[in-house]
Amino acid sequence: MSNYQIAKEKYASIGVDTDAAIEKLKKIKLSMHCWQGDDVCGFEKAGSELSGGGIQTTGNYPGKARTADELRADIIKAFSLIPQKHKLNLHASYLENGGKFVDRNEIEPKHFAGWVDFAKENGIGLDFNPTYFSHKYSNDGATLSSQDSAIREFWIEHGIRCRKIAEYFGKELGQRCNTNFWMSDGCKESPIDKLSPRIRMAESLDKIFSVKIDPRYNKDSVESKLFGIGSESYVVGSHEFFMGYAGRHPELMVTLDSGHFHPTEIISAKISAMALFSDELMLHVSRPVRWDSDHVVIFDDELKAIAQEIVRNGLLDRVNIALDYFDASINRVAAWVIGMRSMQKALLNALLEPTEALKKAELEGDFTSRLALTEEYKNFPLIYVWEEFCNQSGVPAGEEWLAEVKRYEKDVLAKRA
Ligand code: RNT
Ligand code: ZN
Repeated sequence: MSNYQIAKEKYASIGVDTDAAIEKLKKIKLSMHCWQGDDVCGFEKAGSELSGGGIQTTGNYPGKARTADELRADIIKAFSLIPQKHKLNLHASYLENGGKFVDRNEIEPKHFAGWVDFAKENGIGLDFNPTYFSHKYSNDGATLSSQDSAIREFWIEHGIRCRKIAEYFGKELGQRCNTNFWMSDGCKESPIDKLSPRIRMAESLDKIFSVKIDPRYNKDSVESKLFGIGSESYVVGSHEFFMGYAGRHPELMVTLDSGHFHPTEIISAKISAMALFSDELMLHVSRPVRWDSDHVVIFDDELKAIAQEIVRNGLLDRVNIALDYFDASINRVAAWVIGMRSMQKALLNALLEPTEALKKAELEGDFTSRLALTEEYKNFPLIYVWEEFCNQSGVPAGEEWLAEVKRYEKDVLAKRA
């Protein structure tokens, strides 16, 4: 009997259909962030570096992508080791300007035509993000909330242009683009006036979102944050700010980033509450270690809990799952593969749970069974179902993928001196 047959029977004994779980998993598209491949530098200027915005990569592992073509090659390599087709999440700073600087308030769909071609060739969708950091007009910690109206106008224009580019992505690719707004605005020390910047931020966003964009092609999200480097004491776009803002703009999704809350606060605990008040949610699945450190996503308890909340509550069609981390201390292609496969594994783990039976025990007040059974199920042979899923998807089932990444490192990445 094959390993998969053994697993199939084991799961069948608790009423779980492994074939059905695999089929469901095949349909879940994740949004893979382009920025893991080059430490969030982008291609705006030659040799540009991540600066400002309160985010930080650490490490200097060799071989990061320096051009859009290099990044695309790395992405293709990563996708070849990740089961099924997904979406690629781009930032505005990944434009292709043909060597001539194009500022954020001047970007157009044509600067992303190369990415659209790439997406078509590879059968993937695209998501998008305006870039409100690493710019001379973001360095004093204010973009859409700036007291300088010229700076606000500059960034409002950026936001509107990004939404139009996103609409173009959606139209070209026949699948909706999700555009995520994260603004780094905030302060190192506690400001006296915390209200005015928030009023300005809301007004700026109102202007951006008042422009009509076809909802079949684009849906916007707003991402909150608790603190960042240099914005330790105050962030304009806090969780309360965006919960409130999205309450007034029901067409928007709120983005929950795993690293943007207090250290013991977990996003898995928020999903079911937020599902009540918005049609869709966006997740930035990341892994904070002690702070918002954006470590590579791994198959840990919180990842499993996130997937369980989505699957148990029937929210697969309403929760958009994007990854968001950037580790410059290990092979960057491997970082993508580890995170994406971990997320899929967590979803599979959730899909292999006999949820209805557990709910029934709970409803009957049998909390003994609930605890005993969930503990027993933790050691069920998930791995054999995972291997079957990988085999059916035509990608390496186990650690063999790493040899392929090492080969790529030797043949390609190591030559990028
Ligand atoms: C930063 C936010 C944001 C960024 C990306 C690059 O704290 O999480 O989502 O990581 O936009
Ligand atoms: Zn994020």
